[in-house]
Amino acid sequence: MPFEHLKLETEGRIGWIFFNRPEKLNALNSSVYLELEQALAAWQNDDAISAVVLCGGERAFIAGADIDGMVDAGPMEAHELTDISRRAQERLCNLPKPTVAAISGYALGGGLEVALCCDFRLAAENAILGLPEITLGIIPGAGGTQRLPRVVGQAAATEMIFLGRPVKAAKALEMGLVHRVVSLDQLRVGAQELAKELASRPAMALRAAKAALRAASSTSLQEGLLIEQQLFSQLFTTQDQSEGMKAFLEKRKPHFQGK
Ligand code: CO8
Repeated sequence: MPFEHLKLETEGRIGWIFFNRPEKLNALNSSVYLELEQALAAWQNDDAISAVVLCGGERAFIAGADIDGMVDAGPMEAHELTDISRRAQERLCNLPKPTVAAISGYALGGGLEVALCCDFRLAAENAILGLPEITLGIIPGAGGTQRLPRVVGQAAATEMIFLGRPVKAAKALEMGLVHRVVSLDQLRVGAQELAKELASRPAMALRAAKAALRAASSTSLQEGLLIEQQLFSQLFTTQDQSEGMKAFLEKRKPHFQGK
């Protein structure tokens, strides 16, 4: 399916989504969100794809929502835009396979909000991450006020959102906003290695782990523990569980026999 603002590539079991509006530093408008939703929908149940990586260009992962398209909007249009962004982001958050945001340059506003929907954030040393919406007289409207505190804690999120001041890669790592920082020339290969490693893990177990971890931030502890129990139990119907455990015991056989 041809896209205007995205470039899709597959490499082995990895699906790559490149945001591709370089003249606007990949700023997001409703068409970009709709394309993202479509791309993810196409891969959601595709067993050939086991992990998905989202990338921008060298200067910017995504420099936020497209301000040109928002400047004259009224509350109705703003509401509609957030609906569109939410649909794409829910698809991304709920994708039943691991996702990695490979961040080079700016990940601002809506761009950071997209990255916050990924399971892993890998940053190049030149990455600059922030929610500068306050400087435009608005607040983050695509999940930033809800997802950022869940990732970095209330205090750090309050500072980033109230002051609108972005952080560099090293600080983002210290805050737990990104998982790893690599040199710019290692970003693609770093993302590829991480995605490959993820793709090599048992798919059903990864899917269950993702669902359980997501429950951790949206349910009570009691409910979450029940969800974990259910997901854990269901894995005992899978070949990966039976083969994985038998293989482990096989490896230990000589040790037992020696006794
Ligand atoms: N919207 C529209 N155009 C943009 C954006 C943007 N967010 N970011 C960059 N551009 C354009 C610039 O206007 C410029 O275009 P042109 O060449 O035609 O003048 C081009 O990209 C290159 O940008 P700069 O010349 O400004 O490049 P610099 O290296 O000097 O600066 C910055 C890079 C610092 C990233 C700067 O462009 C900037 O500050 N951009 C805006 C960042 C921002 O405020 N982002 C938050 C936007 S609001 C938001 O994301 C709300 C999310 C809520 C979503 C709700 C549903 C959608």
